[in-house]
Amino acid sequence: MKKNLLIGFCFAILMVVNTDSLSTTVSLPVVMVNYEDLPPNWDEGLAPGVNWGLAAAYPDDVGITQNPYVLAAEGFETGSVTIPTEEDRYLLNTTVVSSISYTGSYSGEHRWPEGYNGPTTRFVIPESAHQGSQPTYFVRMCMNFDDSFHPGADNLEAGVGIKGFGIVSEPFGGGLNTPCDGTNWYDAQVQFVGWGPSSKPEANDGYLWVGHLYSYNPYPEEAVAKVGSVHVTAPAVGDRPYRFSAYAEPFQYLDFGGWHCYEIGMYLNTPGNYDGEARFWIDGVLQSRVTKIRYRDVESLLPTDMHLNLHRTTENFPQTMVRWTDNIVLATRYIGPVQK
Ligand SMILES: [Ca+2]
Repeated sequence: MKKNLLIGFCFAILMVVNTDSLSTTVSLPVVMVNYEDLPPNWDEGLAPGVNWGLAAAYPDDVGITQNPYVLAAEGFETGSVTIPTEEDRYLLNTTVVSSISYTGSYSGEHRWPEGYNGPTTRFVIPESAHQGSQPTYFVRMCMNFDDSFHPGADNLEAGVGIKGFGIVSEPFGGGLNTPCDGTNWYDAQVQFVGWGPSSKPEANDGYLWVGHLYSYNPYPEEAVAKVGSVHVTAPAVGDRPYRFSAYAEPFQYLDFGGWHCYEIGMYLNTPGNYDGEARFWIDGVLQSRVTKIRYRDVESLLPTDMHLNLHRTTENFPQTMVRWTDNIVLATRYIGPVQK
């Protein structure tokens, strides 16, 4: 990137030198240089269209754990859950099924009957993941939401919400009612929400379903969306906000019954500076990119876990809601969608 800027400057200088008359209007090509002073690897995943990542070298994710940037993966192809989580929660709360899958023969099935929220499950990030002064972390999960996530024809105005997954720093325990202060906790996560009624063609029988990024951090009002938009959330405690939601513009509305690969990236700031980012992709297409995030003020406040969430926020529906998950990959570089 720096070379590009240098070339841009040199070209601009040449243009000026070669201009005989100062009265001639010169368009300096340097303004065409789309230069961002990003750390190494931060420019991956930013192109328009589908961004292929490290997964492109591993069709169907086979052998992907051999990639040096991959921390763990789960495709359920042993017929069981092998990815390690605290208290074996993901293992104990997942049913491996062969009736549906994204790749291979198996996927993980999760069911939410009426009155059941479901747990958060945590993969503990190893020390080896924290590389460099501004480390990066990625979680990709492919999911299929059954049409049981539709609230019902007579209930189209009901909101449905379910947590997705993300990267979290909570060395002292989490707590949505604990304002982030740069020394205690932060996260970047994905959640799924629905609303209706809608006559949009992308609606599922009148009901819209989306996935979007959100982040708890100390300075949400300073965050800047470079792709999509950012919306500061009113604080649950105190009068200083510590959360934002980020939305794609326009939203990519999701189809019940369709498989999609969702990925979130956390790019850590240097302590005390507004130079962190959070990004969200669907099937490799960048939906949201939020910059100028100040997650932490102390170097030691590193991400502790990656959440593979099984937590539904809305539980007052009579039908059992069902979601299938496959092709989970946790890494320290952009992963990208499954190369099928
Ligand atoms: Ca599979």
